[in-house]
Amino acid sequence: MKTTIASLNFPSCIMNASGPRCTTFEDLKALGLSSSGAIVTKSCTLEARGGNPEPRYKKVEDGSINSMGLPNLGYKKYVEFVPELKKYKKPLIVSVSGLQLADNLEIIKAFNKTDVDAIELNLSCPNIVGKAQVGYDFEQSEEVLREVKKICKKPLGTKLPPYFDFVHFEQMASLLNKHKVDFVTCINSIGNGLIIDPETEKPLIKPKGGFGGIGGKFVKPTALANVKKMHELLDKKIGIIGVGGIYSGVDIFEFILAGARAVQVGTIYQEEGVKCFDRLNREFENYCAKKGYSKIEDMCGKLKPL
Ligand code: RRO
Repeated sequence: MKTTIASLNFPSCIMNASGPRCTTFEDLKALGLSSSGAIVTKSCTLEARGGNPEPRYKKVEDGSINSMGLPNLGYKKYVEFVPELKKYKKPLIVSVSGLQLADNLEIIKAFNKTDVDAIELNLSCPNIVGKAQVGYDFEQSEEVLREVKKICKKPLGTKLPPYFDFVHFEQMASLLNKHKVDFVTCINSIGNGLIIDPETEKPLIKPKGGFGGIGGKFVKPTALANVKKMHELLDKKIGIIGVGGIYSGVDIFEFILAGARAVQVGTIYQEEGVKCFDRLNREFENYCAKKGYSKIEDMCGKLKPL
């Protein structure tokens, strides 16, 4: 089912989340050839990064934990990939996660000169030792948004960390409204979770003593709540992309009801690869048909009161 966000047309409302399987040119080409509604890159930094020590990703029954540490090829490689990736006739979204404001400005200026369709500014990486998540610091978030908006010539979105208190939703939404972002992506992984293997008596992943971002089924209620609250608080021009714990077409329907115009998949894409997009598109279409819906607009934000 197609959708529109920030005046961009997406052939499907289901796309990959920045994170798994979107770092190399091969990964991104596979997304181009798939039924993903867009190509979203791994968050990029000024310089290439190898990321944190292994093991740094583990799947468990109800989701995943990761502390990848921003492994990526450095933004210049993604600039080089743009012309090839634009051949797939779907939006190309570059995720940008500079380690400081000056890095974000340099990276975005470089992408301004390309045919990239949109920038998703990652304000929520939980896994860099010594770097707090920007999205939890409202003063720093405001400075970043103000400075980035001055120079960004592309539709701009922000990838947000999960919020857990109404006052924090309100503070972030008022910044996003004030600085007129074009879309928001809710949520990044729930940062600094810990999963323990009782057999080995050790954490599942190595970096940060086992602390990492939690994704998958564990996070769906939090993700839905963030989408719903942002839908209530944001200007209606700002499109919402929902992400967190989507495994099925019914999950997608719930995100659209909560107010998402599109969704992204992380853990399930990591586990199933690009074939998940065919399955999810089919399941979502079938479920919507059963409910009598054929357009995103007819469902988006239409959660009924109990
Ligand atoms: O690379 C990572 O460790 C990572 C990033 Br940048 C992010 O935004 N979210 C996440 O769960 N992992």
